[in-house]
Amino acid sequence: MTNRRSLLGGAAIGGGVLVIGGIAAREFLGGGRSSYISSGSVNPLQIPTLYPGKVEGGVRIFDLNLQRGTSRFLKGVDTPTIGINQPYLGPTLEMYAGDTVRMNVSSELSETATVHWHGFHLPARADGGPHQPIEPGGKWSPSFEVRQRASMFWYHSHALHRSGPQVYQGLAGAIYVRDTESERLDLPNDYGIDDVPLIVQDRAFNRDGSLFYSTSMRNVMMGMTGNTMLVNGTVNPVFEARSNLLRLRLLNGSNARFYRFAFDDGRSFAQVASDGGLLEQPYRTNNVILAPGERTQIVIDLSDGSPVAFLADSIETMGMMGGGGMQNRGMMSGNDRMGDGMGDRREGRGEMMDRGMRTNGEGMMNERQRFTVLNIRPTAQRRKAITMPTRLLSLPRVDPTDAVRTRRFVLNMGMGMSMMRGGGFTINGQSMDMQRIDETVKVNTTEIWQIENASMMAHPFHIHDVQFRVLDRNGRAPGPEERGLKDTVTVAPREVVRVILRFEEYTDPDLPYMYHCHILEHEDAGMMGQFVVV
Ligand SMILES: [Cu+2]
Repeated sequence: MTNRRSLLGGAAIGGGVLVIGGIAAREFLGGGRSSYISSGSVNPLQIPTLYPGKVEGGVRIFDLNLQRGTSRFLKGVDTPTIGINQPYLGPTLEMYAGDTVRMNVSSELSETATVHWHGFHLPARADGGPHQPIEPGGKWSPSFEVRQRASMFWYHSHALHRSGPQVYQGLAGAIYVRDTESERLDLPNDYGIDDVPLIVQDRAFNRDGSLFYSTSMRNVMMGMTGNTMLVNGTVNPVFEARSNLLRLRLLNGSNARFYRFAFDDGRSFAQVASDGGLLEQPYRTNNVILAPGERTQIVIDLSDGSPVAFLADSIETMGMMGGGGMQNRGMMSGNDRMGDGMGDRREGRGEMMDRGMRTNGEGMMNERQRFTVLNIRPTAQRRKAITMPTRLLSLPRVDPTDAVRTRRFVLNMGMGMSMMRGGGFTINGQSMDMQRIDETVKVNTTEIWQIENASMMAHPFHIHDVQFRVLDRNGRAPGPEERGLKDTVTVAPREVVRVILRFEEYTDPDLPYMYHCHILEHEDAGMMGQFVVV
């Protein structure tokens, strides 16, 4: 049975218990218990339109219009959203290494927005950070050369104090950068067929179908989370796979949740990329963790023809929480049974929601929750598996002695009143100030940035303009999944992460690049700093 009443059944989860920003939480619609999941009703996965722009006079030109619209995520209700050339999210921009691109961005929004090209090495004036605002009715047309290796990047709002709500409403999209080196490899490469982007975003809905977003103390501190999973804007999506090998490009486009991704039957897969490019060789694993802003690519084998569900467990990122054993990056999985098979899924979900009820208040704990990201159904006739390459490419060696200096960045969160007054979210003791340049680096030099987390919760640290390499975590070398090109790195509580990075070619003494936490509510609250390259 799917009707409005049962759809709204989840509203009882927080009913009458908590008040968020003055709005009674009974308005809070919990997707996890809704009938569109428990009834097994699924929707075809939406694949964002692949948009190669148009090439004129040797320049690849993209016309991007920021607009308001309505989307039908839930049955029977419309949701006001923001999108690029469409109601929610934007097309996948396709470009090639070496291209010169021009982005003609116009805005029909009623508030100032920006569009940041996440992961790109480009001049600061083209970066799309808070110093490149696009006013309502305004236009912004940056141009830059694509100096990336092939990977999936993304574009999203980076408006001062407004990145959280704007991305949450839909101001984001994927970018495919292609190059000859990666196109030569025998990897699944047919967009929307055996090479599929998955933009993973949790959302909360009000009873009337509108998105629930609030900047209560709890939501600023923990980041805004929801209990309905949208994948490319699809609720409970299904994908008919027409090939034996399927490449999924994952983007954690959530505001705040960290996920551990795995399959319900525990099958292994090949991880082939990190944020900014392919790994040197495929890494065989059965789970992968992504913080907000991070991307990866995996290739899975469907030759057995069995339907399989791709799952995401929300990860507990509070360091002070005990139990469960510390895994991977010093964080605990929301469900330690991941990978052992699901058993009775309904029972699993009930247990999860019970936990959600206990922890959904103004408490310190993030909800632990399991989401289905994608139901994969192999079709009867499938493209044969190709042999996966054992080597992908080579990356420059990582040598700490190349660095001319080390800079320290200490992330911290003030608690209680200091946070409410602002200024509680800091890097090196200071909150973001548009008028203050925090760091000045010399062009064509290599540095080590040592990021220390003094708070009790994990933060994904994102640095603009560069792809960096992880040197070590608390002195230990990174795992195989983190040995590639990165632009965002998780720093767990009390962890010290060292990354090595090189600042090349573009200088501007006046216009800075950003570095910040990619939990968007933390960024908006001030956990951000500015550097110039001179
Ligand atoms: Cu943070």
